[in-house]
Order: sequence, then C-alpha cells, then structure tokens
Amino acid sequence: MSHIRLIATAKANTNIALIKYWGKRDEKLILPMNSSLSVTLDNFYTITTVEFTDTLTEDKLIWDQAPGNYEELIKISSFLDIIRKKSGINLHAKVITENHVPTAAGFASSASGYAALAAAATKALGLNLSHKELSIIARQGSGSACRSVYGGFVEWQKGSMEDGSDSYAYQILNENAWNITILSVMVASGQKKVSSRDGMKRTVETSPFYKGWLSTVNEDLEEAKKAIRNRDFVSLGEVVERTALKMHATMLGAIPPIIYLESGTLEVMNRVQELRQNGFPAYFTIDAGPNVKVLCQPENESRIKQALMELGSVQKVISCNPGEGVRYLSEHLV
Ligand code: 2P0
Repeated sequence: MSHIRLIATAKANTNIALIKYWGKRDEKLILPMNSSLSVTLDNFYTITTVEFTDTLTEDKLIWDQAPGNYEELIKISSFLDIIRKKSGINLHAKVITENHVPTAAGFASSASGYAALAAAATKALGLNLSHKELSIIARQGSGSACRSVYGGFVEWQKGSMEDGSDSYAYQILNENAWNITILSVMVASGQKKVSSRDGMKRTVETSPFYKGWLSTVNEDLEEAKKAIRNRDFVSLGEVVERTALKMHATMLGAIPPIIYLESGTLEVMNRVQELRQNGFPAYFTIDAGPNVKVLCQPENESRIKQALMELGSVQKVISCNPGEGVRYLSEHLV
C-alpha cells in the first residue's frame, strides 16, 4: 500500500520593526494593540520543510538538525492545527527547520520561523492562499511573522475585528524600491531574560506609561510611512529612534520593570548620536534584547560600521539590506 506524502519547503526572512508591535489585545489570536511597520532583511532567514504523512502518529520537529524541544513542538502542533482545520486534512507532520538567524542577538527567529512554517504547511496541503491570507495565518504563530510574508517595507494593520480577519500585513515599498542599510550590532550573547511575549503582556497589564505609547504610536507610524514613501532617510531615522525609546520607556514602568538595555547598548546609542553630530546620518532601534540595530545609508555603511566596531562592548556587526518575502523552494530538507 502506498503512503500519503504531502510535502513543501518555504524560505522566509526575518524583519526588524521600525515602528514596534508591543502589546496584544487578544493573546490567543495574536491581535495587537497597535499597528506596526518593519523592513524585511536579506541576510537572516529560516528554511522549513513540512511533510504531512499517514505514517506518523504524532507531529515531529527537527530544529537545526537536532530533535526540537517539547515546548516548541507543542506550539508548532497547535499552529498546524489551524492549517489542518482550514484544509480539512488531518494528517500528522514532520517539520524540519533550519534557522539562519542569530537568535541570541535579539532577532526573533519566530518571525521568519512562523512565516516559513505557514507557507510550507499551507502549500503542502494544497491551500492556494493569497499573501493576505498567509499573513493572517502566520500572525497566529507569532505576531511579527505576519510581516515577514512580504519583502521590503511592510505595515501590519492592527485591525478591529474580533476574529482577526482584518489584522494582517501589506507591503508599502518592495525590497528594490529603496536601499537602506541595517547594521545588527551585537553587544552581548546569551538568551534574553524576559521573552517578548511575556514582556509585552506585563507591560500592558502593569505599566502606567503604556497609555502614552498607545496615544502616540499612530502618529509615529504615519510619519514613518510618509518618510518611506518619500525615501526621506533623516525623517525616517528620527521617528524610528524616538519610537523605539518610547517602547522601552513603557517597559521601564512595568511591575517588575523590564530592562533590556545594557551598558553596551548605551555605548552604541551614544556613538550613533555622536556619528550624527559628525555628519554621518545613523539612527538606532532596539528590540527586546541588549543588541542594537543601526540604520544608515549604503554610502556611509563602511565608515559607520568601523566606528561601531571600535567600541569595547561591540562583538560583531552584521550588515543587511531590505530583503524578499516568502518564497517556495523545490528542494526539501528531507
Ligand atoms: C516587533 N517585537 O514589532 C516587536 C518589537 C519585539 C520588539 O514582535 O508573542 O515574537 O510571538 O506575537 O512577534 C517580538 O515578538 O511576539 C516582536 P509574539 P513576537 O518586532
């Protein structure tokens, strides 16, 4: 008797938020409190193969060539349930995933991870989804994943429907429309102390400053979109830096406080501001970790990179540019 074997492989790049997603209004469906905006990066990605088959009695996970941990498998299984339900095909799956994302560097491998998983699993089950539909599915794995479906500059519209049907991302500018450089400046290694998921929940529930975040994030978003459409690097950089600091301010007000900024983080922030005073436009943004991402123009990249590498706390600087959205590969990881 021949067995059923439904297989597909997808590749998705990670993204860096320029206007941050911080806080959920629905934990289960992953619906955000605010809209956010990101740029998809070319050098950091995940490749995932999903094989649905009748030979398995449970889902299996292979993560970077080793058996995946149980907690991750449970999350992936319940995510696959959403896709199994949508397709009406109730087979277990083997998921093989390779991350080319410096996870400990404050990059959520969950963004590229769930975008690639959503794409591979839906493709394997023969669902022919639009980018919008794929974005809605990826969002339910990890919020930031809904943005990684697209290349270039991307907005995740928070939506207002209770079922999440209007909470998805769309592309503002494609990856070839405007070239900027994003430097990932690593100042420390090791896993972060509080996950983004827990950190944003605690902030929403306890920080008196969260109200301030919500009342201004939309203005910041509009300003950023306008700057992107006008290819206005300085205006974009200014709002990006300001809004990242506001997000961190909300966390400092949480109980207990969440402090992701470390001494190395502050050293890089100061150097970026100094570079600007010396005529090199550069702006920082910081996520839920100590590392810093620095935006600059490609023509200044090597000078800025060099200036950052001189700092005692800087371990590594990796350069990225805007990258592509999700794509399907014909070669599989099995
Ligand atoms: C962002 N971050 O917009 C923000 C800024 C971190 C700081 O999205 O709970 O892994 O899976 O929806 O997407 C990281 O959080 O959180 C994140 P879940 P996610 O990129």
